[in-house]
Amino acid sequence: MAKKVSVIGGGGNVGASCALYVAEMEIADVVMIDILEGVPQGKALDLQQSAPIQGFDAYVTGSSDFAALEGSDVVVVTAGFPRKPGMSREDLLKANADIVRNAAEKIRTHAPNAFVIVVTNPLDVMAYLAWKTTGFPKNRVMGMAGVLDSARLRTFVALELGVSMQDVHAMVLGGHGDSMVPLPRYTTVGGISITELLSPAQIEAISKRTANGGAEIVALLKTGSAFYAPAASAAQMVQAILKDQRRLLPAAVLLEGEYGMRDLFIGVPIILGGQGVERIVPLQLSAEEDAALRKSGDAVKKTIAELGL
Ligand code: NAI
Ligand code: 2OP
Repeated sequence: MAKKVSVIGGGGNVGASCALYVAEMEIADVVMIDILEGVPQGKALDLQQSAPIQGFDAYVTGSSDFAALEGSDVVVVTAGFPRKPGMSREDLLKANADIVRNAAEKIRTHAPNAFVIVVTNPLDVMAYLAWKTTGFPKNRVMGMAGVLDSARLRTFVALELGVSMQDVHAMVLGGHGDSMVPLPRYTTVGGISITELLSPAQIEAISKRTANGGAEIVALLKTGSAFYAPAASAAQMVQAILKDQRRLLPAAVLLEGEYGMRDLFIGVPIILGGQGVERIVPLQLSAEEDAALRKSGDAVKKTIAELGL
């Protein structure tokens, strides 16, 4: 039987694009769920009709009823409001908390065995809220941000050096916000650290642009935030789980003492496979990197406290 991936918020930009990427990967049938009546159904039908052209065999359906979650192997949560110009991720906190809490309750009821990938912002706190609300084991709930932030860093390095995007790998840790922690030492081109290929000034500029990556796109779009790369990032995580790839990538997961922090979700390197978050990979951080990660952790904790979780 085909695997099943549901996207809550599937009528929106990130959700619909994620549905597209997952369907084209032919790793599962896809259900797009949204509170909007007609939009998920319409987008799903449109997407399904691209199948003969794009040549993929996957069923895509839309629903405004959360009961459609039934039997999902993976649920991606993109429901929520996107950031508008001048709005911080934290501004979204209260509005999106209600939406994510409701989505998590529905997942607990209708898809109690699913893996959950949260995308809604502010990401780290929404992932923590989803974990608390579902009551699922920690390996089954995670937040997507590190794959996106690392992809942005990879893109800027490839553009700066004029090399293939495929040869660049990167690691960005911490919360999905201004305090994220790009790690140049662990960012490589064909295995060579960028610290050997770029000047400190170039690395500084690229790291800053990465941390500002979401805001740069919001300022251009004006009516919403990025969705192609975020959706592709979430789809890559879905694929890692369904194909048991055991990929090493950064994701927001529950820390219980790892990296000197506990009782929060924050971006760290993990192995992502058929069991979900199979393990957290420890890295030897410099004093400066460690301080930056802890500062980012403090920012996430502050937001968790604001929500009274
Ligand atoms: P969007 O506005 O295009 O889509 C959001 C969808 O959620 C809408 O279709 C809306 O009807 C739906 N929705 C609202 N309340 C709902 C509910 N209670 N149940 C089901 N669906 C509901 O927004 P977009 O651009 O897709 O962004 C979605 C979220 O993802 C935002 O919070 C945004 O900030 C976040 N995001 C996170 C990223 C990350 O790296 N973690 C990257 C990009 C976006
Ligand atoms: C992004 O980084 C807004 O979190 C979203 O594009």
